[in-house]
Amino acid sequence: MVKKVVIANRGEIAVRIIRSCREMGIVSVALFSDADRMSKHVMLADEAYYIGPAPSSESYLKIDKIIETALACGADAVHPGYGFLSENTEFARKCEAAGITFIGPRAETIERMGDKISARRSMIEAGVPVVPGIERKLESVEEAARVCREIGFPVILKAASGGGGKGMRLIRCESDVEEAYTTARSEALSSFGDETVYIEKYIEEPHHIEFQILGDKYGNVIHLYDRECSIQRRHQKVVEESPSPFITPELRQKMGQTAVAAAKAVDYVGAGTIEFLVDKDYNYYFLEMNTRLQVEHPVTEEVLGLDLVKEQIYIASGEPLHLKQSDIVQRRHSIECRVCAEDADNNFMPSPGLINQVTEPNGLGVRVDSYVYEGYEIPIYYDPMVAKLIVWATTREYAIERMRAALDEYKITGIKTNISYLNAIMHTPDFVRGGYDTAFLEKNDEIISRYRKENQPGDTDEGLVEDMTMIAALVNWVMLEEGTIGTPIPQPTGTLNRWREFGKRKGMTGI
Ligand code: MV4
Repeated sequence: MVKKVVIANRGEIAVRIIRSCREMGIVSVALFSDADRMSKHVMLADEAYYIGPAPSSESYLKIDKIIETALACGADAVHPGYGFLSENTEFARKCEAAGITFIGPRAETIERMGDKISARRSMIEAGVPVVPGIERKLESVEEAARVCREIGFPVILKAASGGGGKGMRLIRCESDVEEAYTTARSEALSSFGDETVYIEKYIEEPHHIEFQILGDKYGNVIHLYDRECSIQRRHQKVVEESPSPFITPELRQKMGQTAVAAAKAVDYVGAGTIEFLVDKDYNYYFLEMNTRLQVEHPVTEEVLGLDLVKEQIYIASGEPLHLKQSDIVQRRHSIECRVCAEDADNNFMPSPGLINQVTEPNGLGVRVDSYVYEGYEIPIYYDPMVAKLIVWATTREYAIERMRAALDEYKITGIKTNISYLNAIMHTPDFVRGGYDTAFLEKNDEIISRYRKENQPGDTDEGLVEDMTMIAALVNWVMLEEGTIGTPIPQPTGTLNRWREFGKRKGMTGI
């Protein structure tokens, strides 16, 4: 069994991994850059080591420095989290070469799935449905035009090394081909150092639904059901939920079996995700496989009541899966909102800076995977996501109500956040109905803006409000201490609530 784990990451996911290590009696080791000396993962870990300057290229992406640190502190495993080095084959290989367990799939699997063309080939071989298209690289504009005519417009050009939307170009007619081909290739080259592109039939307004899978070192694979991830903005997920409100129970079973077949085809070891596009007519197609723990993994944990990081560590330690497919039952509904330090009124510009006050929601069915605290300064160097708010409830309707209440309770001052934007999503009729697709945010932009305008607290200065309530609390406390006022006097409702909003609060308008 693994005894000491280096977490090659930062932020909420580093905190998340440290917590599972602590439960399991595993020593956790944090790594930090100059910008992260005061970060929560550093305070929470059993040990912490400095690895370099703030830019990730000089710290969290420094393969040799990280391995050197892991060896020096006597760690036997590395958890890469998501992003950074989590899908880097060189890192996975160098860890294993140094005798350190990489908590993730084999390097060969990361490589095979990282190349979207070879991933498509593997899936076709395994009998997994893929989007109609080609399984080779395009060699010329002429070839691109020919393939487009064969498949039929619209088509989409994608970078073989891509993923997450970069290097993609939609082609609606013959005259779009040349520019799309040229720009997709140059974007692919500058983003991934590889200009290889290929073509797929374009699926209009698809649903993005993914299946979590687990595979052990002995060829056993199970799936942990689905996550609906269609609420995205510029290829960034904003809200995720499980189970998907779109697919039927029959389709869910079929897609789960397909996900297991996909993972078995590549002898998958560890936790992974099979992403599918699902069209209006309920046809589903393999899109990509993610060979890492994902940001949205908590909704699966809340629905099923298990700990995916623990499962990853057991698998990496050589334990066989202790769960059978029949043990996996979707008992609850879960929703996750990504809370980001960004200005929803200004094109979602990152809003880093000093956090003044934080009140996180809690209570039954409410989970906050966060890493910020009062007085913490969010660095400019990394992702603006500061927390994930996750709720579970017995039904989807109750989960939405719980999420709305939790978002109402969530207060962060000093920086701008997208909390009111998330709350507006929870009140948007298309969301409440369920069955939305990847065009949801575009289609509902106006409804979301209007909801936010009508439901913002009045135009009080947030900082002033909180200063005044803090002063009121202080004066009251001093007077109590001095005996100027007697033992607790009845307060007018809400007087000392530092978060009292002076604006008019409207009822829920979503349903
Ligand atoms: C597609 C597609 C339609 N047809 N492929 C976007 C990110 C990358 N992972 C793949 N993406 C898409 N691939 C075909 N053949 C539409 C998208 C897409 C999308 C996918 C999932 C979630 C949000 C999206 C937003 C726009 C486009």
